[in-house]
Amino acid sequence: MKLRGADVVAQGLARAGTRYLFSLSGNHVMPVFDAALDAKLPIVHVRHEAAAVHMADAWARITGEVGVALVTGGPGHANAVSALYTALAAESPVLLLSGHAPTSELGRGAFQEMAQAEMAAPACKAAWTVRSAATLGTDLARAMRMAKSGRPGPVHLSLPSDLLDAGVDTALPGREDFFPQPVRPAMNEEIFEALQKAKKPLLIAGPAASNARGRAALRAFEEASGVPALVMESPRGVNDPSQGLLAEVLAAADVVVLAGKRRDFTLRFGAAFGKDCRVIETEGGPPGAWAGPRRTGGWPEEVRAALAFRPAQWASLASAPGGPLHPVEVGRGVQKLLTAPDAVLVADGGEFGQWAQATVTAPHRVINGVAGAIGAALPFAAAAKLALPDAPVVAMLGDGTFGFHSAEIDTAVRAGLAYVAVVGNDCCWNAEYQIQLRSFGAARAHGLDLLPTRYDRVAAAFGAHGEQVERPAELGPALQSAMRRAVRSRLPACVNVMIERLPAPAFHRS
Ligand SMILES: Cc1ncc(C[n+]2csc(CCOP(=O)(O)OP(=O)(O)O)c2C)c(N)n1
Repeated sequence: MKLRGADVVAQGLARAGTRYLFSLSGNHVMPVFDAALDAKLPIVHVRHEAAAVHMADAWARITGEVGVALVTGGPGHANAVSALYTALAAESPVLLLSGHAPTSELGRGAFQEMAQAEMAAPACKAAWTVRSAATLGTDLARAMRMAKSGRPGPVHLSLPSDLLDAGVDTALPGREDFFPQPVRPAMNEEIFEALQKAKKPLLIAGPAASNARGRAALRAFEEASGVPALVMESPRGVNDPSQGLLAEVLAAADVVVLAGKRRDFTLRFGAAFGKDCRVIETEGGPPGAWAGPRRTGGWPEEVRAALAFRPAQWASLASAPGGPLHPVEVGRGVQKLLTAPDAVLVADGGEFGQWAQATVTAPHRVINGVAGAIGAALPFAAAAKLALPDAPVVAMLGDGTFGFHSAEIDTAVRAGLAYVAVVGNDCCWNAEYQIQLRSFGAARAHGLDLLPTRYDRVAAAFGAHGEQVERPAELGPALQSAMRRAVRSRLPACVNVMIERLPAPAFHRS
């Protein structure tokens, strides 16, 4: 039986277990929209193509499945590409399917014709254009396998529109063709011995291990081995304020295994370690099993305490009663919403994002990550709520960051995704303002002010709930009411909190 190319794509995705297509429509991909009906693939229709990729990214991080984004050719594809960079740096398995000018018109000035695979390539593990309708299924299966194999990451496939309309004779690939062969990262003899003999060993995993499954695997390894195991996923590297005195821990270690963690800028290219520290780099993520007895000694507890370090005065810190709020107080309030075992924290933005990560913990945490690209919070929160419909989901983001994808509140309203967005509103692109203060001096700080915009009202105009917080006493009731109203009505809510313009936290022992 002949299948339409678009049906090969939609049915192939369904066979691979895809649960949602994150998409923005366009001429080239309308056959896939049509085919999605029969394949029973629900479409979450977004307001900007980058948001589709960000949603696929957060979906992938939380579920462990490949997140699939579908966008149109040319400019739609170009809009999606920037978001691939965030998924690449986060080692998140994403598939970007983009419509593409028909093969029969290539090189003749076809509508929205562009070198799409070439454009996506630097932000992907692999990117290519399907050349024949007959290989649509195998190309799709290969792309999905690649996204999840080895170091996970985004893969792009461009789909020429004439191939999507063509009739195809070949059978769909089998379900197993969409998944890589599982490889259990092994602990080889050399590494095992080095960790056994070390006084202060450490195992550091890369961003792929930053989801709840990865963190559980690291905890299990640490408990079995007595080797402290942590994950690094922050663009602030050794100064990641969610890991307290991390810099001290790295400098004190004598043997470090980088289990899939790159020795990149986040580790100061290795200068974060002491000069006599032995650094062993491995390809795999967290190791599976520890073959010997548990190491003894108090080093793991020392490391845990250092990573958990926060200034003692934070516990009692209070903002001025008339406001604006100190970000620590905002974090303390948000933490109360995230006590459930499946709660999700999304953190994004400049300084406020760092405060959020330093003051709030949750079983699932999705941050903008090593890419350091701001803007993904609202799409991340929407996808998190889709992946964990019963979980409380809170996104903390800066006011500058809010502007990137504010229209995704409309997507969340239409899709009934009840997250709470907490905007830390300091009327400023503060992270860059802080750079001006440090590097050029207050007299030369300019160009970074924003308005005291009522983002709660922006959200309300899209149909969400909105709450404004100017004084500390208003915070608790506003957060509680936002979460209650969101859950009851299955709509998102936005709490606009006027905050102090402070530099991100930096920790020292004294
Ligand atoms: C895509 C992207 N554009 C620009 C930047 C540079 N940048 C980093 S933080 C920041 C300011 C963010 O402002 P806001 O969201 O209000 O948070 P704040 O720093 O004020 O807390 C900017 C412009 C970036 N990291 N990513």
